[in-house]
Parts: sequence; structure tokens; C-alpha cells
Amino acid sequence: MTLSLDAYWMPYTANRQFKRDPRIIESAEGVWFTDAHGRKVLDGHSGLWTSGLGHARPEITEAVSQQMARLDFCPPFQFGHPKAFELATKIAALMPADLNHVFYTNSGSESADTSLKMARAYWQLKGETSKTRFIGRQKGYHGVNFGGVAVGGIPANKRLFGEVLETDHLAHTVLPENVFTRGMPSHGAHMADELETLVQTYGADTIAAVIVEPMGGSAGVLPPPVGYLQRLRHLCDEHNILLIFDEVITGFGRCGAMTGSDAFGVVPDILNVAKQLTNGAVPMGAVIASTEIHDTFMTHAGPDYVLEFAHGYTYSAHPVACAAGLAALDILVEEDLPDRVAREAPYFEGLLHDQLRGKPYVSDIRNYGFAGAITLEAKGDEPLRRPFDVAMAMWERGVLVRYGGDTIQMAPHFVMERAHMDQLVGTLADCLDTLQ
Ligand code: PXG
Ligand code: PLP
Repeated sequence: MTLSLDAYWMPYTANRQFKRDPRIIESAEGVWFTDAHGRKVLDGHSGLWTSGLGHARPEITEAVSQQMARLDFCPPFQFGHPKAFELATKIAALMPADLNHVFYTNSGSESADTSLKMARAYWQLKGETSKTRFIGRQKGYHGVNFGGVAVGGIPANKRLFGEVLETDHLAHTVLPENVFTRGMPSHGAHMADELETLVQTYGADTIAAVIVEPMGGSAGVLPPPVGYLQRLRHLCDEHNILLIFDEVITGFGRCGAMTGSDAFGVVPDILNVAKQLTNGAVPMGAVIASTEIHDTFMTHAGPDYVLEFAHGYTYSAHPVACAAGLAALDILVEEDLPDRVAREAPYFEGLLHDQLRGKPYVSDIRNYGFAGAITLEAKGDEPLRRPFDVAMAMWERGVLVRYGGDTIQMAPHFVMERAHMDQLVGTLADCLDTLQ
């Protein structure tokens, strides 16, 4: 049977190129994909930062099929099912400090927009009605819905869509003096002081929240400079501004700790997750709020039959997603995988820097935990060309990596063996040698 490719308008995909030269994946197991030609392809990106436990974990498959047969759907508005509460309790136990209240979404983009609405409503309920502005950061990625795009800082994702929120952006922290840094850069904590300038410009009484990824992901793995997040937290406290961490990539193990918050030692007021929550097996995200934020909603809503937060999705707390989440978090904890990431991260870091530095056109290498990226110099006026060429050459050689902007990104599965990391980075090194 030949596949008809026309009807499917693919997301974040160069559709014309793809349909000329399709890369169809038919099955997955462990760290491997199998493509339509029956070729084994090493998954060098944990799916899309989603599947750190490895693909097709039987525990998750089993939990999902049992749940599907028992309760395929439960209306999430005004009704609940046991697993939604069990999973929320489990998530809350894994979160830092008093981030104890879990609002379910179905994706990272929905988590972003939910967190922004939560922050605005919080200030409205507190009577601070002028606090509506959001501060994002250049190179930030908070998904593709209108709020997330507004606070996001990747120009290509914003250009055609207009502005719907009052926002401003902190500068990004990719500084020339930090190139080829292993792990967290030592320069750049002062970049957080820009918040002070923005406060002077707009007034703290107009700013609802700052939203950042503790470690930038989509823009090509941007670990925070030492001390940067601490300074941001301090300034937010000083000016009564909420701090939202978008942990859609860093949540649940990627940084060698349960959260980016744990890895970098800074606690936000609101923490967004998705992706790894179900190991990517079923769409699900969540926004986890502090007790103060949650309780503010609970105490300001009037009689107890009145909604506290007029927000939610048809598929919030979907029973099948909850079953997947419970199984996935059990594995993550039982196998102690955030710890394994922390233990093995130096090996991955060594490979990246030892094998890739000095290769043609490599202008930077960045890494933290099981996340690594290289930046490639533009080919003439085409900054996107070389990452595309490299990723295609790697696919030819049976290795999947993510390419985006002027970067190549790698995200080993938390369970990945060293031999597979050798293959991943070794293949990248070979492909860089063939670059024009
Ligand atoms: N916030 C962050 C920090 C993310 O990384 C989202 C929100 C949006 O999540 P959804 O589930 O709506 O896609 C993300 C998603 C890449 C890449 O190339 C990363 C993401 C998505 C697509 C590509 O690294 N992250
Ligand atoms: N559009 C219409 C017409 C709807 O009825 C609904 C939900 O009932 C939505 C959008 C929102 O869909 P979801 O809750 O899946 O985000």
C-alpha cells in the first residue's frame, strides 16, 4: 500500500520537503524507532523530549489498555474519577516546596496559557487589578497558543500572528563569553537585573508574572547562568511579581533532578509540565500552583457551589492520560531515573565537547543533564540550512536528532546506555565532517 501524503498538513514541518522525501516511523521500542523500510533508527531526542523512560514501556501500555476498558472518559467539569486524584497527589509529592495543587491540561501550550490566566486571575482576586502584564524572555518557548506566543521570544514563531497580550521580554542569556561552556555558564547572572529596568519602565503594579524556562529547550539547550534564576526569584519577591517556571522539558528528570527547580535550587510560584508526565504516551500537561495561589482562588469565590477558576479543557484529567501518568511516574521513581541522569550526564557532556568541538562550522556546544545542543554557523544567508543538512545525513545513517533554528539538539533517554550515546554523538561527528 502506498501512503497518500497530501491530506495531512503536518505541524512544525517543512511539508513540501517532507512529502518529497518522507520519514515515516512505524514502531518504537526502547531507544529505537523502526521506519517504513524496516530500518532501525536510534532515537537521539527521546521522541520530542517526551519519552525518557524509553518507548513502549509495557507497564504504561498495560495501564492504558486497562483504563480504556474500565473508564474511557469521565466529564472533568463537576465530576471526577479516582486516578485524577491519585495522579495529582503523586505529582504534588514530586514537586518542590508547597507546589501542591495540580491543574490538568493536555499539552505544554495549554499549560502555558493556563498558567498566564491563573496568574492574572490571582491578582484580580487579590484586588491588584492593574497587574496584567507578562514578562517573558528572548529565545523563550512557551508553546503555540496565543498567550504562549506572546510571552515567547522566538521571532519565527511570532511573526505572522500579531500580539494579543501586553508583554515585554528579558534578554536571553547566550553570551559570547560563555561559548563551549560545559554545563551552567559562569557569566550572566546579572542579565536577571533587566527585570529591575522593566519594573522601572512599567511599574511593578502592572506586572502579573515573569515566565521563563529554567533551562531553555527549544532554542537549543540554554542552561541558566550560575546565580541567574536566584536573582530573578529575588527580584520577583522584591516587587511582588509571580514567577512561573515552564518545565515542559525540564520537568520529571531531564536535568538530573525531579524538576529544573530542584536542579537549579529556585522555587517558582507556578510550575508547568507536560511531555515526560506520561512519557509521551498520551497527551497530558499540568500546571502546579503554590498553596498561596490555590487558596486565594478558594477563599475569594463566594458560595461554595460557585466556580473558583472559570477554566478547563474537555480532556483535562482524561482517565487514559491519568493512567499513563501514574505508570510513567512510578517507573521514573522506582528506577531512580533522575539520579541516573545526574550520574551519567558527565559522560554525555564529555562526548559532546570532546567529539564535536573543532568540527566544521560548530560555533557553540551547550549541555546540562541529558540535554545537549550545538550551534552551526550560517551557510551564506541561510542559518537553517546546515542543521537541516546534518539532521538528514543522520537520518540516512539511522539516527534521529532534532533540528531547529541554527541548532541540532540531542536528548538521550534517561535509560540510554553509553554505547548508544557513543553512536549518537559519533554519528553527529561523522556527519559534521561531510558538511559543505
Ligand atoms: N513550553 C516549553 C518549555 C516547551 O518546551 C511547550 C511549552 C509546548 O508544549 P506542546 O506540548 O504544546 O508542544 C514546549 C514544547 C524542540 C521542541 O525542538 C520543543 C518543544 C516543542 C517542539 C519542539 O526542542 N517543546
Ligand atoms: N469549541 C467548541 C465549539 C466547543 O464546544 C469546545 C468545548 O466544548 C471547545 C471549542 C473547547 O474544546 P476543548 O475543551 O477540547 O479545549
